[in-house]
Amino acid sequence: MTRGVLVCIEGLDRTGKTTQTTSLLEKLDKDGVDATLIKFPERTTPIGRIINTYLTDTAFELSDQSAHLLFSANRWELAEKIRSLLEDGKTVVLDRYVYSGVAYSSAKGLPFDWCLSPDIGLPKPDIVLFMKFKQEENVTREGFGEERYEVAEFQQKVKTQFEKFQNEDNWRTIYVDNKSIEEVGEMIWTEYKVTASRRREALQYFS
Ligand code: T5A
Ligand code: NA
Repeated sequence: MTRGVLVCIEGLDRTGKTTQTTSLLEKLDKDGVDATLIKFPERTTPIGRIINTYLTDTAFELSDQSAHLLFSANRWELAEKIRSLLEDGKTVVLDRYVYSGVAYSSAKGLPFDWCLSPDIGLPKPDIVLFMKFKQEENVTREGFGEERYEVAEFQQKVKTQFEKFQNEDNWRTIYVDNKSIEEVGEMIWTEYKVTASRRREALQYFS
């Protein structure tokens, strides 16, 4: 059986990742593709519950290293599920993943390679759709500022770290400035279709 496609939508806070992963799932469904959406952090697992407290309660202290390892451990909680869905021919859409893990923690000053190391061995996306504003419009989007990392200066540092991945062959930048939800959705759909038709036979892993 042909394996499923691993699609990842990434980007800074409030760039529209959840809006677009949800819409992509609807399109896949209409197209007859069996797909599952997984959002990171997955806040309902044992580790996800700690992460949720950390993100929403500024009085809850964790060292940067501990927080980083928890975000990675949260991905490992779902790793076998992702792998087996793909092997069973299902497409998996990820709302944030390893790239957010590395970008947010290295933006705090932790070494980039150290940040990537606990994620080595996780399934690697066939395509990463990086939602990007040329201007810093995300800070004006509804809800911005509600959680720990939603501070404009920090977002700029995160962007710099995300862009270290931009030369990887699975990376596609989607410019979202002044684009409607539908227009962004069309760009994502086009990229998905190309990737689905050209996917490698074997699933890749972070190394
Ligand atoms: N994090 C995460 C780490 O530090 N390490 C990790 O390993 C991981 C996985 C929470 C935090 O955790 C950090 C990063 C984050 O700071 P989260 O749960 O993904 O991560 O964060 P959320 O708050 O759920 O999501 P975001 O803030 O990132 O928002 P989205 O999903 O990008 O944006 P969305 O779709 O909710 O849209 C935001 C608003 O914009 C509107 C929407 O309607 C909504 O109101 N909108 C548009 N408006 C105009 N035009 C468009 N094209 C629009 N698209 C959406
Ligand atoms: Na989101």
